[in-house]
Amino acid sequence: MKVREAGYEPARLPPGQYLTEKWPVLHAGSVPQTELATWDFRVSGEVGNEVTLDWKQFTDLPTVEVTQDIHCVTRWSRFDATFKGVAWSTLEELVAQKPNARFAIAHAEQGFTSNVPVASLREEGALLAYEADGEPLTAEHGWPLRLVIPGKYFWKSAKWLRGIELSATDRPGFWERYGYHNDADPFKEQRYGF
Ligand SMILES: Nc1nc2c(c(=O)[nH]1)N[C@H]1C(S)=C(S)[C@@H](COP(=O)(O)O)O[C@H]1N2
Ligand SMILES: [Mo]
Repeated sequence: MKVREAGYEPARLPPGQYLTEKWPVLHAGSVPQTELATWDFRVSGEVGNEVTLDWKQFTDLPTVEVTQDIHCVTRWSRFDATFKGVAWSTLEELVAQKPNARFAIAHAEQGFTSNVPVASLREEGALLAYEADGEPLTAEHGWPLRLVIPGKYFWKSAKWLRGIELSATDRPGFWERYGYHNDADPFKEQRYGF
């Protein structure tokens, strides 16, 4: 980590982004139809104990609430978005994550995937969210559950999340295979390519 000069304020808006008050909707395909009665969430892969939770079990887990800025690769940024849901650390305890689990593949409805290092799931501000700005997620923003990954372009934050697969090796997700940057740091403008 770089040591910053005293009094140096890093810019809050990443390079090439503009600020919007609205919350645009972006995704490939259509908004899935979800039934809570049949919905479940699964943690699989490099775990000692694979876990599948239904909606009641998931929403009975302890919650966290975080406020953070979100940055879309299509150049809009929104400051102070509030999300409430479950921190990865809570799930990690349930599944007995193996030491070689270095990467996470988020699995969403309709086969959508996104990949992040497990370290990103452990970052402060990362969560599996079912509320945004004090309300349940709307269908187009990922109801009933979405991933929220801080410090990366928002495409990593899979909507309509159904599972997290832990893996020893990295695997590009939907947008990454399409040409988006694997690391996706908005402050480094890692938009496209590796
Ligand atoms: N399941 C799913 N999640 C997704 C996407 C998608 O296509 N499918 N697109 C991503 C992209 S490109 C962005 S910018 C954000 C947009 O989230 P929002 O519509 O809530 O603003 O969702 C991400 N999550
Ligand atoms: Mo995006």
